[in-house]
Amino acid sequence: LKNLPIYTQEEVKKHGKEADRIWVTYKDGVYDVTDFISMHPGGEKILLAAGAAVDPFWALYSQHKTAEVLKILEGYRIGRLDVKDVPKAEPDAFSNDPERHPALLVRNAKPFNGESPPSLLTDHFYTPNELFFVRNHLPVPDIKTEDHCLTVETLNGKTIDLSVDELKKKFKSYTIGSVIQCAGNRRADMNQYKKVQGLMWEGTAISNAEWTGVRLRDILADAGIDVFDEKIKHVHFEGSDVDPTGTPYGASIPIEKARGNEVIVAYHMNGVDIPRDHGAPLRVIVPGNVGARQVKWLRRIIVSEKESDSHWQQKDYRAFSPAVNMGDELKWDTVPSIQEYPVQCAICTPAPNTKVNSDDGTVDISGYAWSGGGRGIIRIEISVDGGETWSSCEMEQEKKQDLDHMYAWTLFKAEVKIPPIVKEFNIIAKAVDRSYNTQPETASGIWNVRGLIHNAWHRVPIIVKD
Ligand code: HEM
Ligand code: MTE
Ligand code: MO
Repeated sequence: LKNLPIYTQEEVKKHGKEADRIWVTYKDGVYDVTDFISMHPGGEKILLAAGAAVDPFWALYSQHKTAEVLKILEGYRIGRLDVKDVPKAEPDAFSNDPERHPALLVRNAKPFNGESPPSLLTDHFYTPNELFFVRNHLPVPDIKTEDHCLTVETLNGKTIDLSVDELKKKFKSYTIGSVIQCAGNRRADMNQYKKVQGLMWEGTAISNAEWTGVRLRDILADAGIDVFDEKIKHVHFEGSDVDPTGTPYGASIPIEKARGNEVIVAYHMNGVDIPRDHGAPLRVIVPGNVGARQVKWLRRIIVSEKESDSHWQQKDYRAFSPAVNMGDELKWDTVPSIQEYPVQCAICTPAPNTKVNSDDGTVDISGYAWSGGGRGIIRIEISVDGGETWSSCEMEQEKKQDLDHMYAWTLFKAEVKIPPIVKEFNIIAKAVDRSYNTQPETASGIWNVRGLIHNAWHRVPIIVKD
């Protein structure tokens, strides 16, 4: 390392995004990352740092500050940065984030990503707000409800502004029980089958709440938008959380979904104002779809012929074929964005590797199941012999929702017999939804580089003591 050349910031600057070779710096390192750009999981955002330091960007995207990412970066090292040019420590962009419940399992601190504690998750049909999992991509906005403005934009660019108060007064309110599940839920499990890239969520990047708000289609109609206009194919949502270039988090959903009964702009979560981490004062709830489309801190709604061009709509949250491997170029436009979720089910208690006594005879288990598109869960089955034989579980569902409009989850319980003689066994759970869809046995056929929508049979190893 000592023998590597020393460069000044001036020299690095010549390798900006128009140059043949693209350089970046991190702390006192100089890197030629030209060959990495097409493989970057964060897409072309990497070019924001071309010819300059990644430090201010990584201060906001601190998922880069892992041994693994630093190792990738070191592979492109070409030199050292002149001491006088080494950037000072960045101010903490997350210092105004809200406090969180200590029971959340932190998968990344800044931006905050915390999983619900599995040992508590099945105690409540509606997850208490404090224990609801959190998935943030950026610092949490601090919005005064009185100052917030929701802008609706029509096809010809006309805009209508609504305050939170106006929204509440103008439109009829609806309450709906609905799950939010991150597309990365159970990624750690898929990673054990074969390495994937992303936040290592275990099985509880999912929670269920009762949301109150007004119908999206009522807001659109009020803005003079005809939701059956054939030119309108998608509805975009823009958050108030922005990256260093001022670009907000964004996503979109198809118009058929947007004009349905169930999509609302919510202001209450379990009967109280939505907490900051979950989108205060307004967020869109898209029941039955993946978490990424349910934009928090909602400030703009746009109807359009096209999908949102947000990074998170175009270059993330799309699941590739198992034929696409780590390091391959990711051709994002060859796969559609994830909208509805497939059928999912996981055991929350007991925890993996729990020790039981063979004398106990049985083990109590609990967990959740859910499917996208409002498809209710028709049954959940458990096996302790590797899937040879199955027994059914007792289910708890929301009585207001029927099997064709079931957006809340199903909680389940069972008492399983400890198999004789064995020193160890797996409890396996799987669910069947309203369309008789069920889950794949293993990750082999659904493995994808970004580790998305993992829904193979959930297996929890149990140790038997005599
Ligand atoms: C994600 C590497 C620069 C934005 C990632 C990941 C890697 C990586 C390995 C995947 C992390 C994971 O496992 O989740 C690098 C390297 C860089 C670089 C080696 C050196 C130049 C940047 C810059 C930005 C950026 C300058 C500017 C904002 C992102 C974003 C993601 C990402 C948005 C996706 C995070 C998500 O999953 O939501 N990067 N990155 N990266 N990177 Fe970078
Ligand atoms: N909305 C904004 N504005 N910013 C975000 O980072 N994350 C999305 C979605 N909406 C996100 C967002 C993702 S990927 C998920 S899984 C859900 O919010 C998580 O919602 P929660 O934090 O309330 O659990
Ligand atoms: Mo997510």
